[in-house]
Amino acid sequence: MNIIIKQIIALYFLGYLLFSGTVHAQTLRDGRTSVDFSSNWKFRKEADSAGLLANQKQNWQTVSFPHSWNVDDVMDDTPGYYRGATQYQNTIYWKTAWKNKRIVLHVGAANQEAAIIVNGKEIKAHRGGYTAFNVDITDYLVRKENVKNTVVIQVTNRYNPDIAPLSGDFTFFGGIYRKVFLLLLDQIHFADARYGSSGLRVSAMVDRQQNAKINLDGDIRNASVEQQAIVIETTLVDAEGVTIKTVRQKENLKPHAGFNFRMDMPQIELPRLWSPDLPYLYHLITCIYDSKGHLLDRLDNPVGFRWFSFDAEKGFFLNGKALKLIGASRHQDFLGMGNAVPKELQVQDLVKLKAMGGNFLRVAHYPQDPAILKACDSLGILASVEIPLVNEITESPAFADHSFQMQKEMIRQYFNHPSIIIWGYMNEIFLRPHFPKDKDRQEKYFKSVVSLAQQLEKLTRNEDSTRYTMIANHGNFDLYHRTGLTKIPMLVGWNLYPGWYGGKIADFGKQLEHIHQQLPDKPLLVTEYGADADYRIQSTKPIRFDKSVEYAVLYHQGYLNEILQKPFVSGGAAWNLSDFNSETREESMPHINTKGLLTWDRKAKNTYFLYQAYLKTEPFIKIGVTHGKKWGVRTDADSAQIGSGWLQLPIFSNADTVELLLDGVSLGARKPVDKTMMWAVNLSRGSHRIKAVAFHNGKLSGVDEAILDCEVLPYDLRKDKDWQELRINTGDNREYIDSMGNRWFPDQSYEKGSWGYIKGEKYRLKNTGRENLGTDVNIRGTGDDPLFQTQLHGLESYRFDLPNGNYEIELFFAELEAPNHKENLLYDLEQQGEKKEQQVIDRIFDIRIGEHILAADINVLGEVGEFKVLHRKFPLQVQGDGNLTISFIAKKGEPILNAIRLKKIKINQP
Ligand code: GCB
Repeated sequence: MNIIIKQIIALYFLGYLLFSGTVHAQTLRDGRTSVDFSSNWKFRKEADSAGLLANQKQNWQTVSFPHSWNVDDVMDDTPGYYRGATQYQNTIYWKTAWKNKRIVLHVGAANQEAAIIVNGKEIKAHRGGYTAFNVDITDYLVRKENVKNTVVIQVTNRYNPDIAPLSGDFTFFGGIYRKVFLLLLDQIHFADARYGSSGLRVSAMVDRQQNAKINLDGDIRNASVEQQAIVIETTLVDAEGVTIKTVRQKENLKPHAGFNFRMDMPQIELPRLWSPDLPYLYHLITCIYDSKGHLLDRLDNPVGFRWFSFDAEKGFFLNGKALKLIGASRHQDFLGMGNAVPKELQVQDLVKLKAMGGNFLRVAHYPQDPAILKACDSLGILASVEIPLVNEITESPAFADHSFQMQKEMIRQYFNHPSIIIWGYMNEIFLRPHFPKDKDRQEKYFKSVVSLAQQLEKLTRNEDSTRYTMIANHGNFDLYHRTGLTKIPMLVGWNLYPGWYGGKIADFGKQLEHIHQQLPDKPLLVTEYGADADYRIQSTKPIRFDKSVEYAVLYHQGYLNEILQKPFVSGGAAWNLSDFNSETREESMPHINTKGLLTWDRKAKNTYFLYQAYLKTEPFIKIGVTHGKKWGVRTDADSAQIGSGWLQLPIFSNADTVELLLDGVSLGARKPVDKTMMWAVNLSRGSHRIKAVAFHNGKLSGVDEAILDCEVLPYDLRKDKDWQELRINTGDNREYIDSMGNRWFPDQSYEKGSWGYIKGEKYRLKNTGRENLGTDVNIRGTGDDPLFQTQLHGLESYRFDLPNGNYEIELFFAELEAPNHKENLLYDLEQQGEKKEQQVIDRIFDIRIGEHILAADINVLGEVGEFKVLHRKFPLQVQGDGNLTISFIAKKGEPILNAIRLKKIKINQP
């Protein structure tokens, strides 16, 4: 056993013996000894500065990290979430064996301001919720065997005008949402007390001739009272564990001092290169030894040799070859966990991005778990990382200082990841320009932003000359251009949404051309583009802003075509890899931004399969998915058959031809257009086996099969004897799958022999540029908002032509014409400034069948209030002419109807 291994084992056992009680499992982090200190913390919320909780101080809860206190309140119907002070408490029992150790507390992330208090003394304050920090707590511990030491971490996610982000389309979950460790270090160790990194920066460089070298820049701390002679040794090991090269350097450390060293490992010949196809990783093991050869500290860093460049005309190049960067941006939250997501689960996102064919990740809008970058290194995903300067700034020296600190922390903590190619520092910083009513003052504000950008740019280039710098802007090109912001970074990112927040999908290409023309020397990346895709909404006639997955598929096709075809576009990052929480949003899924290619719990939507079809180099064929218990097929007046109808079946493939077989019978072969086919298949009620067979260059390239369990929406309720229930999403052209998995079908106006509404109009949001299908306000008390956000108003009746028998009818109403607290969505540029006060609508109506009053004086507002569902259910008998006409008789205002369900109970035998 060599000396290094012996030392590691000794350190390992030492750590194991020292900790008990609240301090748990011992691990090696980056090669050094650390102890997981994430369990058994006591937690409680405190009164915040506004005294909000003064009368209701919370009881202590036991929690472990990762932890967030906003998991539930961001999802409730009350706007806002707890943004205030909290406290975490734990204990450490000191052991004599620690005598010669430094105990460094490492906090992975605490959003947003944290104070570390040991035995009543505050020893560290940290600002910024997305990077780690270290604090040496040794001198504050009572160093007596088994004596209890109290560690308190105060954390608040209050609004603080001096800390970014000030606003944003994401939730600022409070908590210590990454793990906390105790590092057990020698008196001499790698250290970075200021920026929370390990203290070692590794630059691996390789040129076109494949001559490689590694430069090290490190900080060592000597905490002892003696001068010390040390040896720094660094060894490059390949992926198979073979040592490639070792270099050593002697240094003398002054007592009680920090020390910076530089060290070079030159002439590494013909290393294997790192790339998305072959992410070959070496390891660099860097150790400090004392003069007797005892190991004092050890760091293990990945090394990937690659070179890259961005060209304004030709795009991105990796290792001398053109490579289109394609992937997604990522937020870090997950269904039911907020930001407190175990890293094993987070890493799965990268596995999914890779499986999608992606080679690029925009870590947006803030630094994320180091495990994400580790996964990028090992999976071969190029990455950009940025700090959360989003939408706006505060023109204060404190805001600037905190931004500089964040940028330095980010660069130093993530520096050693070969996957990182870009450091970013602003996102859509002119989205929320201050002083809208004072143009002169506003110009000054713009200048402050530009000056801050210049300082951040300089800082970034000083910190790291090997990566590109980037600012991501929104579509208001002229503003960014005229103020000079586009000149500052090496690369400009554009978040473009034509065809979503306004305009047409086809405008995207023109916008790109325009930007390129205006900035011919600036490399360009599409840092965002996306469309809401609520996985519960389907449409056979997708339109902008309907939030259907089908519209999102069209949108992404249009964008991908442009990004892939235009050489000057370095690449694109879809917004977003998965749905994410944005507490203030109230769209079809309140509090969620549904632009993800994956759902919030990371299930693939059809848009994800589209990307696979576009990006995968190996053959790909996939029948799309639906979220419902069953697929919905619709009959219409022309359908010859009863009990069957048409389904637009989505199929995604990169093959040139696909043959479809229904229950073993071929339906023929077709060519996918833009990797997609919406194949109209006639299906009868019940289960069918569908098989898609792909052929490429005349050869079988893949097969996908699925069982389609079909529910038929009958056109003729008399001839079709087998329907049980009719669910209609009134006032809506879309299908909606409710929280029970049941499908609600689009509405239709009545036709003889069928069913539908008589008179009445579909509710539309007024005063907006949206082709919206209803309100975008949260319907309280339900998870099925899209069903109730649409509505028929002014209807005279709803009629079903039925066989005689017994039925049950359910009617759902929600008042949508009422003032709401909702602010315009900032990102929806077409909506800006348009908001008008909505009037309270007074409406009262009766519901009748013939002369029979089913319900009198329905007053939705009076009974349940606005944006809430009133539900009525009635048993009914249909006799005589088999026509069920439910009439809505206005007494005040117009009657409304948001959804209707008809259930068959018993049919009379003729
Ligand atoms: C943007 C923002 C991002 C939003 C996105 C959206 O431009 O940068 O934070 O989430 O648009 O979905 O509107």
